[in-house]
Amino acid sequence: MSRQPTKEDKFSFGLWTVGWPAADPFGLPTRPVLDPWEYATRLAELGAYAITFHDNDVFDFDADAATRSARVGELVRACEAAGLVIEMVTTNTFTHPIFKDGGLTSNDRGVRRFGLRKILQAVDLAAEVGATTFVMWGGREGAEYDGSKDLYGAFERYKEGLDTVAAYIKEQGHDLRIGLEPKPNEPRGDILLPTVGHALAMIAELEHGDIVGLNPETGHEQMANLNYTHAIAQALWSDKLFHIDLNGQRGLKYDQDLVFGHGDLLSAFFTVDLLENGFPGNPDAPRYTGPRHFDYKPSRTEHLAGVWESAKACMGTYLMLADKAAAFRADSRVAEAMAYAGVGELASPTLAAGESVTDFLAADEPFDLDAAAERDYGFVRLNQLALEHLVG
Ligand SMILES: [Mn+2]
Repeated sequence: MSRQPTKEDKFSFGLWTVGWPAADPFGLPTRPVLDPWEYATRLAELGAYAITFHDNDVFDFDADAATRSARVGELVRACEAAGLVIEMVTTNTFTHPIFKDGGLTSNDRGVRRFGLRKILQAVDLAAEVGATTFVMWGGREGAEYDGSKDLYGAFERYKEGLDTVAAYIKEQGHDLRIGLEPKPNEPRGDILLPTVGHALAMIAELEHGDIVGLNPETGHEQMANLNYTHAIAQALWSDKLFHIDLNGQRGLKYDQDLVFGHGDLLSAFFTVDLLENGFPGNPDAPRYTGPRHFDYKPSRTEHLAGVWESAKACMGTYLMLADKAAAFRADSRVAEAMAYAGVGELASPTLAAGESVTDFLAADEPFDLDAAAERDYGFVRLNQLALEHLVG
């Protein structure tokens, strides 16, 4: 049994998660659609701290201004009444048929101009409802066929779009940062910015990259056969971990969007350990302090009761892993195993303070090759201690 989540745990859910009526490419919806404020109210009752949404989770693509404002107003009032924060807003540039070849990188310039305007309008909406993160998931920014796209132009247009949005945020004085969300494929055959590393490389080329960071999603990195904990670690090291999307994924499959921890559980343990306890050898390194945000899909087999169970499962799993990770770090056997493994040694710079490369090359220092070759690191024992805490 896990503790009951409270607002201090900072759990947050996308309205599109519990609000997914479970239509998939092979089947019709299996659940009714509630109004966005109904999902928000229920999530607050379960212990959530915040919600997030796409513009079109709240109003239809073709809604008029009065309808948009009425529906956003209703959601804001429901959140206020329930003590819920709206911490992140994002734009849907993937559902409507016009976005079939992308929003910011469509070959059709008219679509790009429409998409960019829609994103800028969603930025203003984000600021209006008090969000501090604006996520950009370029789900349709990609291709199925390598010959269909001038890739140089695609990166140029992606950069132009991101810089335009970031510059607009600054001009308007909005307290917002952009979180890019990488994904390797689905819905496109190949998506641009497929991994955290690719997104960091794009950010480095931006003029306004100072307010652009990452929103890495567990399953998206794992769909690329990559290590999610390493991905958020590099984003933290780069001071770019602006937001997170937690969920579960089992290997190289379609985007499963399972409950957090229902995929690779040992990886989820180390993800929570990093988020809650930081880097073991570098206590002063950047830490993630933002919302623990879930982006998952309640399985299509579940009706509304199962939807709420799955939301509770995301939070409960996180809390159980947080307790276990705290116990892992507090265990004297773990401290001893980490010391034996040299985990803390990696914090020491390889060169001495002020040591020049010339001095370094000239240094005649003793080094016992045989001893270093024979060194035992004990990584397996350390991992087994983690496993003991996890399943014990
Ligand atoms: Mn996501």
